[in-house]
Amino acid sequence: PTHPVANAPVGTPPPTVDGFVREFLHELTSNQGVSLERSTVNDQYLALAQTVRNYLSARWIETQKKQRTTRPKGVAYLSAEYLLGRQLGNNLLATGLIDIAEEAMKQCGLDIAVLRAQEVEPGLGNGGLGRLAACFVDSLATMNVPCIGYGLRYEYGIFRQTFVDGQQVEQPDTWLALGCPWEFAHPEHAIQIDFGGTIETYVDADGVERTRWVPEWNVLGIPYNYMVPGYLNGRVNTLRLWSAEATKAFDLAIFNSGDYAQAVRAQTFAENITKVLYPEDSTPQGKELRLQQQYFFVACSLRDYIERVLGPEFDLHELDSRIIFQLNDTHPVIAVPELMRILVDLKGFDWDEAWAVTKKCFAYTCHTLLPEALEVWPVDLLGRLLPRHLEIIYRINEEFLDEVREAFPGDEMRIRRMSIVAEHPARAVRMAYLATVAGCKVNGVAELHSQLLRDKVLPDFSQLWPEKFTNVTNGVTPRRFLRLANRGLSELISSAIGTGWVTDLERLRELEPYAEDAEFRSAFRDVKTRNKAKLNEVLIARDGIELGQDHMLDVMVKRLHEYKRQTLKLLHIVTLYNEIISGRLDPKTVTPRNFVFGAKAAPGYLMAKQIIHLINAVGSTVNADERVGGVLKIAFPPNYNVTLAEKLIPAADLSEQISLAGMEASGTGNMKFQMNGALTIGTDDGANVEIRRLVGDENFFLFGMSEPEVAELQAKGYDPGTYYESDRRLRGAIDLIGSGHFSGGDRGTFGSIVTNLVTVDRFMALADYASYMDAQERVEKAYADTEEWTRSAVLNVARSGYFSSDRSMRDYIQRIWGTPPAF
Ligand code: 26Y
Repeated sequence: PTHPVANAPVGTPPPTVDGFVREFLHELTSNQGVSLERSTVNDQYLALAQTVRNYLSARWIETQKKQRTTRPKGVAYLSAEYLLGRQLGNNLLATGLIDIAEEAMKQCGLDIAVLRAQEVEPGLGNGGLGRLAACFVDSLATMNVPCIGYGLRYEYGIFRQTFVDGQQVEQPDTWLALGCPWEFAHPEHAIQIDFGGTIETYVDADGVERTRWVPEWNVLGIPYNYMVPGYLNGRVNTLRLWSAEATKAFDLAIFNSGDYAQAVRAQTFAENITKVLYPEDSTPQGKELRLQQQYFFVACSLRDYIERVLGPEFDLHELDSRIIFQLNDTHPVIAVPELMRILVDLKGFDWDEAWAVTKKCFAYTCHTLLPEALEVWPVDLLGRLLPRHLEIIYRINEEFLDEVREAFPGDEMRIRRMSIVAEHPARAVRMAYLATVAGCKVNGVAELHSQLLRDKVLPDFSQLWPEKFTNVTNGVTPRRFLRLANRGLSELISSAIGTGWVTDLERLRELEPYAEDAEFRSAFRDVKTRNKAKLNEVLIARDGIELGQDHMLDVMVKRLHEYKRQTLKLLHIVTLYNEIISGRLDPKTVTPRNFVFGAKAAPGYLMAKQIIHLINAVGSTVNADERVGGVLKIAFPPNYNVTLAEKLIPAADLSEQISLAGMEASGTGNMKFQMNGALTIGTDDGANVEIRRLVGDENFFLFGMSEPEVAELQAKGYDPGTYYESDRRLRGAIDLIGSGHFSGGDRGTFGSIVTNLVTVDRFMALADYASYMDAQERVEKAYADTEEWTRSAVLNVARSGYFSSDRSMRDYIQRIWGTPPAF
């Protein structure tokens, strides 16, 4: 059969299965150097990836050629993280080659699923922020918007999580070990990046006093390009990740000194910069190497865009007509003084001229509300690594504070509050303030978050510049998280409303009438049942985990954080368990449930690691206790990642989004579950607020305090002990954990969790416990009415169109970038 293939090279005939087989066998012999008979699965995977890559690269070249003539304004997304997930399936989908490739592999006697499973996902991110970047570049390519994603090519991505006796043990993520067929290395385009040294002043030819940086050491940035295909539209954008290597000059000096071993060590020193992704995702450690990473990738990216994309002819006074740099949190904010340095020190701009340009070229997205997550760099560290940048930051700050003085004369407290340079506890640069001062726009990632950002995190700034602040609610790509991850549901949807929804997700609204159609509901349930069966297969093969058959699937997957409240979920489970074993609850009256957790803890976050241990301990105890009669099953597959998410989410019935109100900036997992027909039990937090507004109260299980209620309780003084004392079931659950029941009788093992809960409980799990238990009871009742539950599930899908990252991108374009769609 032939097939139109949107990403096929211009002028080439439509691919056929035979043609695909030929190309595949050619790749196998010429690239892998093996015959089909002698090839390993890895050979086969690499050859298949190469075959797909060939289809894409011709379109990629075409896209770039067009861009060089039309010179549109583009977006440079600056992000320290891209949590891409596997590429092969996505690229097959984008090129329209899925069916052809499957058939071609069959003709070669191969199962494409086995080949796809061979791919190690690039885990170059921690969680939500990195995955969001991956969704955004997918949407921009699909919407035909010129975008280049800039980031870091970590040699080791997010660690591989294993459990030893229920405790997290981290293993290095060797994602490059078997070869990465998706990257194009360009060592010939290496860029030199300087560090350290001093600054000096000199008088230039026109008699003007100027400053220059005399750096001490340098490294090379090697670009690795990855293709970002739009969905069936022929556009292929670029993701450019930088890898650090030693410069020739650097080793030569040492080689010449005769110290060969030292010269080789110097190489390691340089390569360390992109060796590993830092696994913390909220509390910055103030590590010098992280600052090196940040400066390294933004300096490479700015140079690349200015020198290679725009070229020497371009008048940089017009820079904002060709680019907007979107700052994905504060991690790339050192780009601001770097652009100033380029313009003033290297291109001879006046300060004011340079600042006028810079202010138009950056916009800043904040992803947090936790005060401890805001990045702050000590000035001694900054001054040692980037002396000229520190000086530039000081000047930006001086002029900014003059502006504040003018707006609020005599308000010295305000000056101190707003200063980019904090004086206490130690002198340090507040990167979020620098981003806010330099950015033309500042946005939060959900309505509630943007409002709290204005009112609580940056109130002085929003008072000074109200027009700077805006909201763009996050979204997720429906290509990966619905079309690709849930083929069954995709086909059911398309059979009802056609395929247009894949690039126009609001069209899912057309499903609403089908919620009333018993036949459709039955087909919808069949899809869920099949997805659950597939998940079972995956979990058995992956971890030897067996879920309960015909159980409700209740899923909580996200990074492990106290604010996300995995412990609240545990308190629900332990309560049910305790009520059953103490004879107060008949297990036959309990809705059988699988509770699935997925979560990585930052290796240095001890409380988070203890909570992981507790989840595993409760799991093994409850799963083995015959009194439970199998109605409660707990599964915690290790190493939750994008690949596992794509299996779990389509199978889920219930989505747990239970953070303390005012803590989760947005959440994006919540959107993926909704899109795949799970119902949400959640607090009024982050994007949950918008999900609930869209699906309606009757299709959402709301519980817990609202953000203002949290603030009020905080203000009057929160004492978790009172909740513990007054709630019998809660006390029973906590006491059971404290008794050593889940730790072989040892009361010490989880003692600190228990003590923390009843004395501190920073995220108020105990205050929301009763309300959560109530909501879970409503879940049970609702789930018992299969038809009503399915009706709600269908409506959740039908009303999820707003959470397409295509919509997020449209909002960024309208409210922030003003990028017209390209050619
Ligand atoms: C500075 C360093 C320690 C750091 C590294 C990674 C700090 C933060 C992060 C990552 C943060 C993150 O993933 N935030 C999440 O961003 C999502 C996308 O906007 C939100 O949906 C989610 O609520 C937020 O926690």
